[in-house]
Amino acid sequence: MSDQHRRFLRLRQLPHVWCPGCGNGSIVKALLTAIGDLGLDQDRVAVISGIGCAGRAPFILDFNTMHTTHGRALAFATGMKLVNPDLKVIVIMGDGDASAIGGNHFIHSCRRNLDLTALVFNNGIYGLTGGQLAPTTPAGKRSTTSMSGNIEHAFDLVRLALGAGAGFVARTTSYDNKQMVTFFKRAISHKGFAFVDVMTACPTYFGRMNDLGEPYELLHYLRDTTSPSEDIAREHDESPPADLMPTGIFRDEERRDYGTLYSQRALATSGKGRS
Ligand SMILES: Cc1ncc(C[n+]2csc(CCOP(=O)(O)OP(=O)(O)O)c2C)c(N)n1
Ligand code: SF4
Repeated sequence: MSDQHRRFLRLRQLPHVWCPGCGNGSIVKALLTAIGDLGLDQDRVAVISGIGCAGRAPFILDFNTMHTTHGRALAFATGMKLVNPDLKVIVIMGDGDASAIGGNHFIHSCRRNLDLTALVFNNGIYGLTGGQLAPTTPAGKRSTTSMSGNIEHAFDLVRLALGAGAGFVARTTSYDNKQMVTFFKRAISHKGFAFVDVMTACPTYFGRMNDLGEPYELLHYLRDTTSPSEDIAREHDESPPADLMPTGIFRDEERRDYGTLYSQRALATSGKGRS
């Protein structure tokens, strides 16, 4: 662990609770690299999470942190950002957290465009509670509640966020440290709601249930089941093969964010905005 990462960690909280080979550690490391590279003031960064394995990240992070309730991280983050507009607010959610119990908060946050960075640690399963089916479990894959294979279709969180109007939308994997760092920096710098879907490895449940082998083999699975979006557009005339998840930045458009509009309206209605 380098000094760049160490200064952002609550060392007294280590070791963390994640299983050996879990992708969450790689994602957090990339996030800390991004925050360090951007030169953000540690005291002006807030990290807010819901409940789940992903939700444990703020325990070890030395920023302003909140470990909130399952599915409600974005609601807490919305309040925190509105009363502290200068904070960089980063929200960490599990895929179940963000798209099942928190699904409505997710789509309305994309629509509302408050200046938040939302990262979903997408392991395709409910990790903390024992490997149950999530809305993101790929069709055909096994979980502890779909032992003979999932018969539902999975949410594609990138398409969901694009449809709901998020200004910055990207997908990466915990296999690709360099891409994670680049996308996290772009997302954090984006003024408005930014979402990154991070496909990650849960060797304990997703990997074991689906006979995907050792943790490093699960990383190869992430590599082999995703494809850069540019390649897909070039090779497949914009129709990605159904078995490959595209990674890349799918939208990066700035439009007036909710916080700016809200403070302008508040000033105008209090009379202070009138000359
Ligand atoms: C209101 C509420 N419902 C259910 C739970 C139980 N619960 C805790 S974490 C979790 C799911 C975790 O899966 P996910 O959000 O995908 O995160 P992961 O653990 O995989 O990182 C559930 C159902 C809870 N804590 N609170
Ligand atoms: S159960 Fe899965 S997601 Fe949770 S810490 Fe273990 S490997 Fe990671």
